[in-house]
Amino acid sequence: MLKGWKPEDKSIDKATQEMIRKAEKEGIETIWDRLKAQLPQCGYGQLGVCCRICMQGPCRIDPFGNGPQKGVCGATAETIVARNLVRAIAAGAAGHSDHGRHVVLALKETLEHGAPYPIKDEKKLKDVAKKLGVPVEGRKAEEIAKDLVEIALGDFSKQDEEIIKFADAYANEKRKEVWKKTGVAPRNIDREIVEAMHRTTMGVDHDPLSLVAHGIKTSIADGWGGSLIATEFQDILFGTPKIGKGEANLGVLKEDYVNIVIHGHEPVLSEKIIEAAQDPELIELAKKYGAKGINAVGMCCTGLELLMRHGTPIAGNYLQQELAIVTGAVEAMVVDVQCIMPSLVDVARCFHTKIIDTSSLATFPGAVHVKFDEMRADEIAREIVRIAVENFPNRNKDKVQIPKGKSEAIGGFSVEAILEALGGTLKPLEEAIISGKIRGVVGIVGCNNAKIRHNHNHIVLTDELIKNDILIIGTGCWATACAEHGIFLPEYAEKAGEGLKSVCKALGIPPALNMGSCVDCSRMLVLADLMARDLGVDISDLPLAGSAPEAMTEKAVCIGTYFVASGILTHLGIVPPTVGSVEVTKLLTKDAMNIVGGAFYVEPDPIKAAKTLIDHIESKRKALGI
Ligand code: XCC
Ligand code: SF4
Repeated sequence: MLKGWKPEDKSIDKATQEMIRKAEKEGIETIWDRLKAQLPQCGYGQLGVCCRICMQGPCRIDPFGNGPQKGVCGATAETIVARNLVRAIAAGAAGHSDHGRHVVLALKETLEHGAPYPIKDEKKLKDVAKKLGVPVEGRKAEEIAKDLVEIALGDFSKQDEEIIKFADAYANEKRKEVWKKTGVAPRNIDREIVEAMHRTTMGVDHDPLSLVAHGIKTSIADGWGGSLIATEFQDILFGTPKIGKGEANLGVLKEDYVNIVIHGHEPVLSEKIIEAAQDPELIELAKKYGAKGINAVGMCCTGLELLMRHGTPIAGNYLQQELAIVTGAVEAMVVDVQCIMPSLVDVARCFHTKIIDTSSLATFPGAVHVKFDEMRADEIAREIVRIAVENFPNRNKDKVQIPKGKSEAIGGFSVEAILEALGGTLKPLEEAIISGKIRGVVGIVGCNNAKIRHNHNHIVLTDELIKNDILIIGTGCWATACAEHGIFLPEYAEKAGEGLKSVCKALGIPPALNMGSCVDCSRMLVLADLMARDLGVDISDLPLAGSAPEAMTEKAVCIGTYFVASGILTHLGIVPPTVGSVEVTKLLTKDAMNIVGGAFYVEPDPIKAAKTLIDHIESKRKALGI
């Protein structure tokens, strides 16, 4: 937990500290105040041994053996912990996969009813089609897209027992063998999520092993299904990210501009807002109100989507959302789904800021509701930007304080962009790994967590690993953290070990690569899979590891689980609510290694974690004989 609760204990970032101080001075409640008010948090909840699944509960198991060892129905700690875990995985998978579905439906609406989402990247369309066995020769992009839409929607609806088509097409044979043998090959994305809910409802599955196995299956439906579909269809619609420059941190807000912060996850909306913010008519209007123009910036994962594709500045990650408003310079914060604090509305009340909710799934009491509709996307985006512009005169200049802190960052490392940088194949990277210049690769993902000093674990772990010649790839709030701290600059390679430094210098790349938003963790799977294919081994044989050093959401639980299911040792920087069950803990941290070739490893100290990840990578190298 945070040591002295001072601004510098809450975040390692100066701009963030400055805004925490401003909030404190002005008496604005932020996430840290609410965390403090929650302490001490419930010990049963932390261990995962409380059950509220039926109305005979809530039941709890006494971890010290001095109280009840069974719930009213007879459920043990093992069952309760496993059920809670599986529900968390299902919720995480639902978030990513429903996002994926929305992107596919946007394309479908375009093909069938002329929604304004034309195919931007025909090459990607064809590449995806080829992978899935859809004919491309002599066919129009629209025809190919129609087939792809059908296959993707089929993965959400088919009722046979076969593995989903996307996982089947993208995962190599060795990995699929493991899944089939263990019975965790997902059949249908929605079905696995529904079955997770069914299995965990009162009086159904009580065996921690079969429960966890289903959790693994559901997570694969996300990583190699829903998330992967989200990434691939977004690339088709909005373009595959290319290496390019951007800027990150609260300092991207501009004093004399209309500032619009686009926060959430689904680029189907944010892509349109970015366009609308460039509309000459709206810029003219902004000038009429005394602003120099419109400054649209991103936040959280939707911000990363924009940064990856357009170099749009990103104002921050999860723990900075309230603080962006505290600058007093935000005319509108536009939100869609996921990781959006309901408290934003309260913070906004202290200023002129308007919170605009846009998703029919996510309504925020007290916000302005402008619900999104693909068919009217352009019109709605303009309406949203107009609301922001017209709010500019309401800004109280005396309350404005924008921290200077921001950093440049290179991003856009899609698998395609990496391949291009390497000259078309992964060979140069693989050779660097085989020769030992690069010892291995760690994929870092996920969130901020108010219980962990903001960005601290991300940066310390990344620094420690690159020092030891480990190349880092990653997504999500980790990526924003690195962008803010200058890690995504080629010159940061100076801080890397000699081997990694030489490779980075030769290629002109930073020692850590931004692969995008959380659904883009699928890009990491594709990269690992490519490498495994090239070397003729399974992903679990490669010198790889994963980490979520500041994990927070159910989505992070799901991502961690599908990393494990893909054969990757995965570190968690926060103790998950599963330790109340000896059996589930053993399953996740030990037995899984023998079953799927990956397991979880929990360690709050990032330096100690780095050491274990390095040891793991060295043991994999040894086994490969390199
Ligand atoms: Fe959310 Fe995606 Fe986690 Fe950040 S990393 S806190 S999930 S914004 Ni996706
Ligand atoms: Fe209690 Fe069992 Fe109901 Fe859970 S399912 S609340 S353990 S009676």
